[in-house]
Amino acid sequence: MSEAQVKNYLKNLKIETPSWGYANSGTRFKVFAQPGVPRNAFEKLDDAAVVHKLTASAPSVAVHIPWDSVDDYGSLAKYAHEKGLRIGAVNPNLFQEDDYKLGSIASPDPRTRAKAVTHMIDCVEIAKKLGSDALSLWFPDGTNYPGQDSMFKRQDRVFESLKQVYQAMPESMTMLLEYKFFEPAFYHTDLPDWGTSYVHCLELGPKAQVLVDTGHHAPGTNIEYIVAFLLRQKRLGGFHFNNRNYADDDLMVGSADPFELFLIMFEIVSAGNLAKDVAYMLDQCHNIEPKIPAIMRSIMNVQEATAKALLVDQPALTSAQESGDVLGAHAILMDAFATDVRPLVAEVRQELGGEADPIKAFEESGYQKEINESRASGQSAGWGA
Ligand code: PSV
Ligand code: MN
Repeated sequence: MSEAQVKNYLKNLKIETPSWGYANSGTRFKVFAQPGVPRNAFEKLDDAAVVHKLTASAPSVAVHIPWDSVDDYGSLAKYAHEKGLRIGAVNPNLFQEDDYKLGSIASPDPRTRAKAVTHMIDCVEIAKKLGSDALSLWFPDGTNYPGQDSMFKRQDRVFESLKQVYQAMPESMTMLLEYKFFEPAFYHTDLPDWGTSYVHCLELGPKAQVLVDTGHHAPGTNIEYIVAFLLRQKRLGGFHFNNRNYADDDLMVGSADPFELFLIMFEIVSAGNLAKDVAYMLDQCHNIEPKIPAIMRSIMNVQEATAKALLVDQPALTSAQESGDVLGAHAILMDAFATDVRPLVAEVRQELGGEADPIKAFEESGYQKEINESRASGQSAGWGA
């Protein structure tokens, strides 16, 4: 691929940031509050606009309902628009109410299942008002003890509930179906892996697509294989990017394992047109590091991994693969991974109207000091956990 083609691909690569990444977050042990944290959905958009201004690569923001509930969704969409942004995926929250103790859509209680379905259908309506075309679903459903509930019946309940939501979606909307192998349930999980999500998506219809959260796999799982499989089946809806070392750590994507991110992006770029509708979203929490720079660092990591993936000499790789040259093929991949693409990616951001070094530009902008002062009073937004 020529340098111009690489640059062109990178210019079209847009990364959605999560509204909750700008808010206070923590572990189940402690939330360390940070200064200057937004107090509502509008202020989260203010921060997202700064990220987009400096990186020129993050024009959309995912929202979580009710964390981002407002009286008038039309005005939130308008505000986003005025800031050069749009609202991306709408994430219904089905994991923070007492009713969901035994699960949401798989709960043995029909009233709880109905409540969960109603909330998701409400979110379809909210998405319409926000101008969003993606409903992003993750469920906390599972059991803690053998015998606690029928795993067989729970699959039926999951499907019946999803079907109702699917039918309520407009033609233009995509249902992104996430999975996670454990937590908050520890014995079994109703949507534990990509295969389960994929089968439900197949049964639901073409508007249902698998969402790969890179943190939701057991150690050693080959995520790039999952990506290749889903791309070939035209069922890869998108990513929730983050870095995991142990479980669902939600650390900055590409921080501890940039090689994994490179291999994932290599499958994406190799798939060409099959990857054209894939959504690239961050799903991270910045518990101890400053949030806005951490989000920008993550975007830069995705850009750098993608640039390296684009630099793989595809014809040489194919020829090495087809002639059984194991070490030659591996070396071609590693050569691309070893390339320093930072100057190239910096140029791309500049040509887009952003900054070569967004983090330095942020530090020099004085924005953090400004929000530390203007948001000193009131209640900072948080996970609500
Ligand atoms: C669950 O762990 C998850 O990955 C889902 O995407 C939620 O919406 C998100 O995290 C909340 O941070
Ligand atoms: Mn996620």
